[in-house]
Amino acid sequence: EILGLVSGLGQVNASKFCPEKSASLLGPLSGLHDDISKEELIKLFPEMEKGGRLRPKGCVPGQRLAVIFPYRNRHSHLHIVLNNLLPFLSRQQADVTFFVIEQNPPSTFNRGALLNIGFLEAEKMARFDCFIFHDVDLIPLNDNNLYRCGPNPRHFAVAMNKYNFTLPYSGYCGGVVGMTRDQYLTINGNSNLYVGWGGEDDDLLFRIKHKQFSLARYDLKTASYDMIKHKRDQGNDANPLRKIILKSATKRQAIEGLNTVKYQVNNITFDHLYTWIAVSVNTTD
Ligand code: UD2
Ligand code: MN
Repeated sequence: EILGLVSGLGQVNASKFCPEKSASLLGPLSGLHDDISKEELIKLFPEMEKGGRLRPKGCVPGQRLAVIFPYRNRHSHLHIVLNNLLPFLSRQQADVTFFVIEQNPPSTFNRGALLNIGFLEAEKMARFDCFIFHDVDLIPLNDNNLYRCGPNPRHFAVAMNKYNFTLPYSGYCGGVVGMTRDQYLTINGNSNLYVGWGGEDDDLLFRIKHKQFSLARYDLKTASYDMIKHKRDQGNDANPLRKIILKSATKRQAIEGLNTVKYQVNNITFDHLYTWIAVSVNTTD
């Protein structure tokens, strides 16, 4: 009888871990594009915990995820994308916390620096296993696109409406990328030198490859997204120097990146849907 009890307990514990692949995945999705207010979202997802954490009920997830959004003045995109990501990640049984890293004016937008800041600030709050760096305008179109980290960094946004659902070039690594804490530390994060639009994603791939990682990608059908249509933002003009800076990507890797990002935190809010961190980025412009 005692033995029976013990093995019974063992079974209960084992079944508590979430399965590799959740049974509630739907596969292809049509994507929700309509505007939604923050208040409506909060009503739709009352199970969110303060600071924007969602976690599965009934099983223990293997990884704790931080989704990092680089952000400025994209309120409607942020909420449309969350309206997609919340049910998507809930079906994936993810334990995830959302971080919005807002760059305060007047400095020119610096996506690479914001991703580094997101990593460093998230690290101060909890031990995350897996960081997903996510453009605020990308709607995933298939929930088999599992937001998890593995032995190599993963490029999630392989196929997009913007590029007719094909990879624009083999070295493309924009939009959504995920990696473990150790992987991000190993590559010294993103470069902070790409002030304005462009180049920082290509630089990231050089860093990944230079540390002998490969870039994991799911197939085009799985890793597909709609990018919400938008124009180039004010304060994010294309950086005319981006191709020149890119030439020294691997030479700079050890001395410039996560270990050199300069910023001030202006405000932190633990909201229902996200942890909102407003920062000033110190760049030379
Ligand atoms: C591409 C890449 C993006 C990045 C960028 C070059 C895709 C899908 N994405 O995006 O990952 O490499 O080129 O820098 O190809 N943002 C704001 N406010 C701003 C400006 C930017 O919130 O004023 C954020 C937001 O999360 C946005 C992201 O930065 O999604 C990238 O900027 P973008 O959407 O203007 O650039 P895009 O679509 O060319
Ligand atoms: Mn975009």
